[in-house]
Amino acid sequence: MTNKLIGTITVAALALCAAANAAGKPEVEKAKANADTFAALDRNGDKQISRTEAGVDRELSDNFAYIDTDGDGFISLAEFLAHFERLRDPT
Ligand SMILES: [Ca+2]
Ligand SMILES: [Ca+2]
Repeated sequence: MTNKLIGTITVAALALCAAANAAGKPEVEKAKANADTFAALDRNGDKQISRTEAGVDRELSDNFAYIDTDGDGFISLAEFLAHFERLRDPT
């Protein structure tokens, strides 16, 4: 492999990394914000939101059954994040 080719590949790889960072960062921060919201709602720290805990948030309370996709009576972090994912992109 020539040095020139290696240089070209390196530049291409760096450009790809930069593009991935630019595209991925807001998503990561949004997910983190939602994870922080989840942690704030999870008053007893059992990593799920009960109906009682959801009661402090009108929207969460009203949509509880809809968000609790596996119907176990608790909203897990995955279910919570999936809910925001659906709100953002309802297709
Ligand atoms: Ca809880
Ligand atoms: Ca559930």
